[in-house]
Parts: sequence; C-alpha cells; structure tokens
Amino acid sequence: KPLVFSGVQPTGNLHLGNYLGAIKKFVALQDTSDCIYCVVDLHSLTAQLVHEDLKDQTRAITAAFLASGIDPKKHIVFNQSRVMQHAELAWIFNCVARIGWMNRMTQFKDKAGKDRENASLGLLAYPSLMAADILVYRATHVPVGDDQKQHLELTRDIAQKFNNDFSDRIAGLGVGVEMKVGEETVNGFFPLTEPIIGGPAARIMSLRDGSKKMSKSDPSDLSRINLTDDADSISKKIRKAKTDPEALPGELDGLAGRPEAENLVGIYAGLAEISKEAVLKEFGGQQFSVFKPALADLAVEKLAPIAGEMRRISDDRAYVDAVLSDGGERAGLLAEATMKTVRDIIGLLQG
Ligand code: AQP
Repeated sequence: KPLVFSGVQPTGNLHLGNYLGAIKKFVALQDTSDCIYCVVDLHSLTAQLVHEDLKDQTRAITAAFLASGIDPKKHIVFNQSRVMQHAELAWIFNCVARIGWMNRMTQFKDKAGKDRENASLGLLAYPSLMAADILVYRATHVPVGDDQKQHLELTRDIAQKFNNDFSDRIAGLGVGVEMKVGEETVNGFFPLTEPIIGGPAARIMSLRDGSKKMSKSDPSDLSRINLTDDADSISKKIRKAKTDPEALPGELDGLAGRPEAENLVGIYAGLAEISKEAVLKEFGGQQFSVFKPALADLAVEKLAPIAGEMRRISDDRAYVDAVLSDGGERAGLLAEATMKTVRDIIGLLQG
C-alpha cells in the first residue's frame, strides 16, 4: 500500500486553494493508502506569527481536516512538534543538503524578499524540514498544490544524496531496498517520494489577480475564499472576482491568456470533480453574469457543510486535542523506528 504524508501550516485561515489543492486530495487518498496528515507547526515558526494564537490555529487546521472527512482512527492526524524526530532528521538533512540547493528555492526567494541576509535560517532550511517530515515515515507519495513541486524535487535530491553518501553503510547494515534511479537500480534507505499534483485545481489563483496564487497572506480578503466564509461572503467574493468582458469559450484553448477566467473554470471543475473541458461544455458561450452565480451556488453547496462541521468540531476542544495526542503517539513510534536505523547508518552511538 502507498504511504502518504502531507502537511498544512497553522498560519491562518484555510482557503479554497488549500482545500482543492491539498485537503480534498488527502480525503480521497484514504481509501487506497495509509495516510499521515500533519499540522506543521514547526514550519509555521518561519512566518510572522501571533504566538498566543498558535495553539488554536493548530486546532483549527485539525478541525478542518476532520470536517473535510479525514478519519483519524484509520489514519494518523497530529501536529509536527509532538514528534521530535522530525527536527532531528531535519538537522541530519541540513548536513546532507547544500546551501546552494536551498538558495535556489523560489518560495525562499519570494518570502525572503530583497533582504536575504536578514531572513531566518529556518526559512532557508524550510525544505530540509519538509524532507524530514516526509522521509521520517519513508512516505512514498505526497499530495500537494503545484507551489510545492520544487520542494518535493528537493526532497528527492536529499534522499538520493543520503542514499548515495551512505551507500556502503546502508548495504553493510542490510537496511536498504532496491529502487530505480533513472536507468540504474540502486540500494537505498530513503524512497524517492512521488508528488501527487495535478487536476484542474492544482494552483488556484487570487480572485483579484490571476497572476498570483490564492494565499493566506494576501492582505485583501476578497482575494480568497476562506473555508470559514459564510454563504453571503462566498457569493460576494465570486461576484466581485476579477474577470474579462468576454463570454466563456467552448474549448480549453480559448482560455489561453485569460488567467482569471481560467481560474474560475478551474475552481468550478475542482469543486464539481469534473474536468475544465466538461465545465466549458456546459458553460461555453455564457457570460460571467450566468457563470458566476452558478459557481457561487456550487461553492456554497460544497463548502457550507464543511464550515458547519468545522464549527461543531472546534467546539469540542478536548476531542481535537485527543486526536492530536493519539496521532502523535502513533506517528512517534513509526518515526522512532526510522531514526534508530538512521542513527546507525550515520554512526551515532545510541542504546
Ligand atoms: N493557491 C493554491 N492552490 C492550490 N494549492 C495550494 N496550496 C496553498 N495554496 C494553494 C497548498 O495547500 C497546502 C498547504 O499549504 P501550506 O500550509 O504550506 O501553506 P502555504 O502554501 O504557505 O499557503 P498559502 O496560503 O500560500 O500561505 P502563504 O500566504 O503564507 O504563502 C500545500 O499543499 C500547498 O501546496
């Protein structure tokens, strides 16, 4: 069975991009895979945080996971900082990865801005901790939005360099498994994890600017639909979403050069679980005055039950905390099993 890992930062209100790009996929993968879903609170320390709110933000993301349909009994839901092996493996990966690799990451460049010398070391090393999150479970698949593609490639690079640097010791201890690297078959300890990206909603853009991704940190609340928005706000935001004056085309190539129109079609497709082509088949030739209300109705239909369930679950704080504590214990056992071997591979004295 595939082993799936993914995480979401407790850095603010979840939005439609997080839902369609990530959480909806988390839910779908439960039937075919063993899944570990994590609220990555250590990652969020790289952002500007109100530390008084961090615990409740962590609970809110957990409530969103549960409200969306993640089953914490069949799978594992926990917050990252409970399992210290993530940070331990991240340190080891900091000693495997190269500074140049981190410097090339577009997320680091975007978030650090011009004053890179003053960015935190944590922001630079963010992908190393992300690789540790995934590889401490030797996860085979990671569902993420398109913006995380580069970090997943780096995770594979780190796994490959570790396997290569320690190949003799991995073979000597007999802890490797055979894996394909290009044409070659090699013996490695960490898998080369596959991203699960794609579908019509892999990158949802801002409702105000089709060239920017929908994001928690955009100062304009009109740029995003929050999972907690009520029906009126959802409708208002879709009504006010930037578009062009043309009708919707009947074919996909008619969306070229029309990022805002393409985005709304992608959102419809993601929510309705159909392709963009199918959306255009239904709405091709229609004006936005027809398409936007249909999209708003669909968004309210799909999101309102999740928002209601999130409120219900959030009211039961003891339940949310118990889910995280139980998930943390189960994740900790898996992570420690990996780390025992990693410590052996790199020669740390233990036991
Ligand atoms: N716009 C998006 N479209 C599709 N997927 C998205 N994701 C984020 N934005 C979009 C996916 O959501 C998952 C969790 O993201 P995160 O917690 O790592 O937060 P983030 O990517 O930092 O989210 P934001 O909203 O974009 O925050 P800021 O404003 O801080 O940059 C990931 O799988 C991500 O791909």
